Amino acid sequence: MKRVLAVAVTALVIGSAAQPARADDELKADLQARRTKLMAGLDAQTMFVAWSAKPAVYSRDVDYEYRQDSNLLYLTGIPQEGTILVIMPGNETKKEILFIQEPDPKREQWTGHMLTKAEATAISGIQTVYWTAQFEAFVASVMNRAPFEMRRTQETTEFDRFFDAVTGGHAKLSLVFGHRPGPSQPLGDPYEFARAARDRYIDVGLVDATATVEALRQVKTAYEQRLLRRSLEISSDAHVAGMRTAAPGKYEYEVEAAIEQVYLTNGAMSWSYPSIVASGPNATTLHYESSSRRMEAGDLLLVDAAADYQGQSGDITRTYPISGTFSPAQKDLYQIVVAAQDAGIKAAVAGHRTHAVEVAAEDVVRAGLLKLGLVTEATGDQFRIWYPHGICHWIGLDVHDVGDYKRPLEPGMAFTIEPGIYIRDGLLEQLPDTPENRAFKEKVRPVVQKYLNIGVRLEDSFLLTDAGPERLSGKVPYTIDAIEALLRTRAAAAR
Ligand SMILES: [Mn+2]
Repeated sequence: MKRVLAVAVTALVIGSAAQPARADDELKADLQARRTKLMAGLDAQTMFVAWSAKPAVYSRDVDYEYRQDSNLLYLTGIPQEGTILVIMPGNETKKEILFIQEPDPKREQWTGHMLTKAEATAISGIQTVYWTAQFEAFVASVMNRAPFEMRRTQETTEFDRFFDAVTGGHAKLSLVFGHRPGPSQPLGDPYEFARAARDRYIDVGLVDATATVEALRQVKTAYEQRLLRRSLEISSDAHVAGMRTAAPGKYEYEVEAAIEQVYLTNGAMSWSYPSIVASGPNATTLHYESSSRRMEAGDLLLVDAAADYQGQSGDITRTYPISGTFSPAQKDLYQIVVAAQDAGIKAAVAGHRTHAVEVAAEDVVRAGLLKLGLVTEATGDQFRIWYPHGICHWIGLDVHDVGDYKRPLEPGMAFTIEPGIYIRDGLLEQLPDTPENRAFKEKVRPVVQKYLNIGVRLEDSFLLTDAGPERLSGKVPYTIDAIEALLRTRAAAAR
């Protein structure tokens, strides 16, 4: 499905940001609706604050391409660093306040256009915009019950409900604290701010807004669903291009180049995670990223790659034979992951938790591995030696998106189903030396030898709709027949 309806009013290209930002009426309305939903979960005594991501150093004076904090992007659409969002539901008109870096022509000569206040409003729909350098003064002002940027003689009741809360000692700061760091780990912006605020505004309360924001992000809006579809369409085309490129004698990085070229030529300016292009034994390393091996005719190639398209990421993995035909041993394992994924899809219905998907697939894998002789028990966790990871995670702004795994599935949720089996060398030797394990090793060792160094994973991205789970990455062949058919067209083209 082609990209729909995104009506570009003005194209605002921001040089300093990783991705161009467009003022888009539909996106603006969606952002406003997201903030309205968030506000419904906050009270009049609350000031919610969210920060943008800090730039990350690649080496010396070179940064990685800038990636906006997902929560800030979700609530503002602003891709520019140095941005802060404040939400004060008790205010009369200025309920949403945005702080952006003041444009600096000297800096713009080096790193490109910086947003003006009007442009920030056009993207986000937030009417009140100040400079980031004013944020400290703003906080000090409202915490002292002084209306910000207003003369003392000016009568206003704009902030009165928050001021009443300050007077009464029940003002609250609501921050997205996120993952709680260990005692020695560095503190991020919300923690630093909370600590500083607690020292200075000693009666202020602290509220963790993480669960509230994550619950919103867990169900994709119609706008997000369209972007996600397009993102997966690009990623799917990229996988097909990679399949057409893979051949004996070529290097893994050539496949990676073919894949990422499709991202960029379609306006997806980044991967959503470093591409995993893993041939032969490398396929048994779950996150192999070096892409440096030369592929051989008998290898399987495992490719786990997806684009970040305008902030939406899917996740796709395919495993296919470099030569064009699966060997009988490769088929044995591949058929199990296909069957496991099928069982997972059947369990991925509204009202179920992802746990039901995991369990359905695990039953298939256990039975399949038992039949091949790779495990000796029909129940229990023995199979986990070859099946080490979970198969369901949320996708969206982050490839491993936020969301509560205990929350039952509902339409609008997007997730992966990705069973994988890896007969990795040395795993048997890592088992603790117990009588049971010795017996297990003895029994399975000859079978393990037959499947040694084969790694297979099949991963698709799904959106739950009223009609059930929709495979957004279905354009990439995944059955043995369909994969081999596509690889035959590659051979024909080369002749
Ligand atoms: Mn995944």
